[in-house]
Amino acid sequence: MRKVFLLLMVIAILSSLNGRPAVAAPPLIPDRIIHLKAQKFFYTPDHITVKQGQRIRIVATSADVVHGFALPEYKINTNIVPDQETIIEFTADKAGDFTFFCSVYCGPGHYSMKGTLTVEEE
Ligand SMILES: [Cu+2]
Repeated sequence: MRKVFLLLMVIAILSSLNGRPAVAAPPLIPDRIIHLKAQKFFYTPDHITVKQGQRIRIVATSADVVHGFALPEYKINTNIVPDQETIIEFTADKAGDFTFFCSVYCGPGHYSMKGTLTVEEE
């Protein structure tokens, strides 16, 4: 009986370790979750205000075609694909006004597709 118990414990431990990296990056628990919609040729909202130091999660969707979300000061540049959520996570450690813009050509209004991220100093 005891051997069976020990065997089950070993199986449980091994299966819990299976496939996991030895050191997992801690998940970012956001202070703010912002839903951002991209469509030809604007973002909703087009002005996002957060506080310096906050961990930000932007859940981005596209209402029409593939758009981009570029925020160079935070080294972010990703695609926003229709019918799926794109998760963009960063810590707002730099204060100021930063322009984000579409980085995937999406039509004639592409170059005016932009918004502002304001990071307020603590
Ligand atoms: Cu575009």
